[in-house]
Amino acid sequence: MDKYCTIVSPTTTHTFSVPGLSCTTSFISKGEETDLQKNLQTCTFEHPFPRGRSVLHFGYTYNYTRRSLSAALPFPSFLDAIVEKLPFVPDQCIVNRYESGHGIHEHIDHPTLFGERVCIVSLGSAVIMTFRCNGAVENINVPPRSLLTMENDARYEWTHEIAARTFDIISGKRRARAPRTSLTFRTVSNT
Ligand SMILES: O=C(O)CCC(=O)C(=O)O
Repeated sequence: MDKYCTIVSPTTTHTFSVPGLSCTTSFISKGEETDLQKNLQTCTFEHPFPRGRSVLHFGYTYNYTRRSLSAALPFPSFLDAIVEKLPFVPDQCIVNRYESGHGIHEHIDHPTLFGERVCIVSLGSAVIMTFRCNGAVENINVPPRSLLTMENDARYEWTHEIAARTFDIISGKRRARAPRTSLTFRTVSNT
């Protein structure tokens, strides 16, 4: 028997009742997740949200107040392997680091500054992301190592948010949240 046995989880893409939303599980391996987490630990994050998530921008910095973009650090080489697997070539990435209890407000990614597809790679804790449109509400489980893709209505018509709380309710049971890091990849349309 080999000294090292690699268990590869099957990659499955799920679709939801939010048109244009899909989630590919096991988009990255546990090893890739660990390497990314280690590399990100060496980076300097900003804390623009008091008692909230910290952020790191590559390619372009998005100014949350002015809703504008400016040049930022280039993508680091440790992102190369993931970027190669994405369905498009991104030129902007925001890394969000959440402690348990942190969330992100209800929003649609800027509709004209950013391109038609947004992809999120998740590390660490699973989380429930809530999508809303005209009174409809969909709670989507976002597992670690997955790729969540928003396009069409999911990108432009539905808002998304993560409630600022320390647990989610799954099938009536509490699931505690642990620290989570997400990498949101976008193209920049007009700069
Ligand atoms: O952390 C996430 O998965 C969501 C990130 C997000 O919505 C954003 O950066 O605009």
